[in-house]
Amino acid sequence: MEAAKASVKAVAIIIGDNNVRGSLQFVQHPNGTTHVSGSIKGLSPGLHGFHIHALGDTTNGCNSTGPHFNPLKKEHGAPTDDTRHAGDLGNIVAGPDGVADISIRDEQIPLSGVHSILGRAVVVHADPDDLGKGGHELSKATGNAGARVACGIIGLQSSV
Ligand SMILES: *[C@@H]1O[C@H](CO)[C@@H](O)[C@H](O)[C@H]1NC(C)=O
Ligand SMILES: *[C@@H]1O[C@H](CO)[C@@H](O)[C@H](O)[C@H]1NC(C)=O
Ligand SMILES: [Cu+2]
Ligand SMILES: [Zn+2]
Repeated sequence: MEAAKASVKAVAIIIGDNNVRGSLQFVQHPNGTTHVSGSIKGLSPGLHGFHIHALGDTTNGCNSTGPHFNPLKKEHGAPTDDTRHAGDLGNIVAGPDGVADISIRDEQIPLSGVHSILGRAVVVHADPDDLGKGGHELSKATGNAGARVACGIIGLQSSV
């Protein structure tokens, strides 16, 4: 059954405030791991919270993409924690040039099945995600990552 082994692919074009721009590729391997890769430019140097949010709705910019994608109704955490939202991908890091190169492998963001992230959004935040450990009232909900500076909707791409 070769068809069952094909990788599923998706893409998200990231657009935000102050000329933040980027593009991300998603490839779900047959074993269920999804690889997210690409780059985003125009960011302030340093850490930026990086999540899958529940909705692919940009009617009101990134603000209408809803909360972190959380089909298992857990608290916010680090990508390596058992207690995390499926959408919790931690932080990306922009260099002094404002460019973040991204390569993340994760088991909880499939491109198929009931917990698929297709049609949802990737969101980049202004501030670091404290991974649930910052002690702020928002730590266990959002990682206190601040404003949503850029986002993009995850859309199906041709598989090869
Ligand atoms: C799934 O396959 C990818 C690509 O070969 C690999 O990087 C990843 O470690 C594998 N994941 C698991 C859980 O085996
Ligand atoms: C999104 O929400 C932030 C913080 O509440 C607000 O400052 C900003 O103006 C909102 N953006 C839009 C497009 O509504
Ligand atoms: Cu977020
Ligand atoms: Zn979260």
